[in-house]
Amino acid sequence: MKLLSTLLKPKSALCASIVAAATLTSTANLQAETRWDMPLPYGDGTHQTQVARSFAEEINANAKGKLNIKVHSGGSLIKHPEIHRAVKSRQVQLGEVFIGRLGNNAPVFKLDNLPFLATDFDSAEKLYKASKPALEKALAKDSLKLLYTSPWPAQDLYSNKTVDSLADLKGLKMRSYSPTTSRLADLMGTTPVNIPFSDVAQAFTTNAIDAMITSPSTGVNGQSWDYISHFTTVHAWIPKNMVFVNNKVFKRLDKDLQQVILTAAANAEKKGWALGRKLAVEHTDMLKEKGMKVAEPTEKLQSELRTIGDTMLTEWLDEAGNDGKKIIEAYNAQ
Ligand code: PCA
Repeated sequence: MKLLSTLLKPKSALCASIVAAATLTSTANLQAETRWDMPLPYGDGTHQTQVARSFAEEINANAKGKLNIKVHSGGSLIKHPEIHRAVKSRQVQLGEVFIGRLGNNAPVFKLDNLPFLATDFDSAEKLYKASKPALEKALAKDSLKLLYTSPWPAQDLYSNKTVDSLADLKGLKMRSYSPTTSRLADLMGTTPVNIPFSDVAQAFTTNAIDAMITSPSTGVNGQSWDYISHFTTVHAWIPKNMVFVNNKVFKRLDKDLQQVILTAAANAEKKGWALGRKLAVEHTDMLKEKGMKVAEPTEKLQSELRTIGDTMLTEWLDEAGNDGKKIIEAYNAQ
């Protein structure tokens, strides 16, 4: 202060008041606008990232200059395996994660990738409803608050040959993206190889993997027709991404701002579920147009996969105990 007044002494009072006003304004701005960083695991081409961007834009537009969320897509700020921990430790305030990859943290996260339990969108919505309280509880253990979920289209089989039965896949290397899909690969007689989406094209061209189960959208996003020939519509499950915020950070906001976020989250969830349904059809058509051999599964393949689904549900119920039983009962009761 002393230095400032010495500097200003020869100048006019007007100059002093300009400096004071400028200081005041910048302090006011600093206090008013809170900036949040939102890391996303997937790139700009995916509908998940589009949904997250519109969620952030809606909040930024309605927050009256009090909050600004900056989105970082494609793992550019924080890589997928680190996003959950980063929000938990408040390195960032909120983020998006593919639920199934947290399978080792809590059984309810594994449920999200359980094959042949909920294979169409109506069933997937029911399963979400039945499992939402458990999902919220599992997140709350780490002081995280669920904001919204957004599904991927049903998961189908990509391979480089016709697959009429599991015998055709025997011994092949199958991409996995979660503990549940690693177990599935084992039961299918294949070897699971954990590969993030960003490395899928390279993994196929270098023969690190021979097959994968994922959505038609992910095939379209990764131009799978360049390196895979066959697509079998097994519709194995409908997994979801989820967006969550650190609860301590959320609670510090005033009630109006909390409501702005919750409203944007509800809108994003609606948008995500509608897009998941729509893209399931559009993107399967696009794979066909691009020359992939799209086929429905044979009866034999379907029944072999259903048997594996039953085994995995039994295993999951053993692991998830009474809480798991309640979820499945609530799902079946709808
Ligand atoms: N695409 C993501 C997750 C599920 C999906 O359809 C992926 O393959 O990584």
